[in-house]
Amino acid sequence: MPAVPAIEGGLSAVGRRFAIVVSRFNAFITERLFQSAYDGLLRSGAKKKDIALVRVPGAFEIPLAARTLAETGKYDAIICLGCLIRGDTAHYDVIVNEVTRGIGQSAQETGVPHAFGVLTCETLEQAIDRAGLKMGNKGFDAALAASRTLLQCNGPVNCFQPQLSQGFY
Ligand code: INI
Repeated sequence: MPAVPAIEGGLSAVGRRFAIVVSRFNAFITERLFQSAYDGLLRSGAKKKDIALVRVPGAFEIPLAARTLAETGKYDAIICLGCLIRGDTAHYDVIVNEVTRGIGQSAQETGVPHAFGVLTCETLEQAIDRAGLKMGNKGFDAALAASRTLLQCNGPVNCFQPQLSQGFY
């Protein structure tokens, strides 16, 4: 099989600064996402002093916090962690798209990479499976995605150069 040159990131977070936004709602799940994300950053070479933790009440509050942090210019990437679980009412439905859109919009408009580690589940069991059980831990995945993205981007400004846009992962 011929070698195909690729633009792709590594896994090193050495010398990089991160902000992790964690929602308290469904804390049983989100604390596990956070612990794994933190572990992933440290094991990728980030220093504890370079990782800021911001807690917000629920997933709905994540986009504003993420954007505020991104706009400070202090962080190479923002990692957003939350857990939305569908209930008996339409609350989940009105929140889920707003959270997703808000985080994406913050990334696009600030130019700072954001990792999306917000679980969107039908059941608690699905959430548990994604917070350290059958499906791994999406917090860890988000941390690695952030490391790869910013390494690939070589800084937020270069992140959106078209020639790099297919190489994030
Ligand atoms: N917040 C969550 O993070 N997850 C949920 O599953 C959830 N549900 O289903 O209600 C939830 N609601 C709270 C919301 O994020 C806000 O914190 C609240 O509406 C106050 O603004």
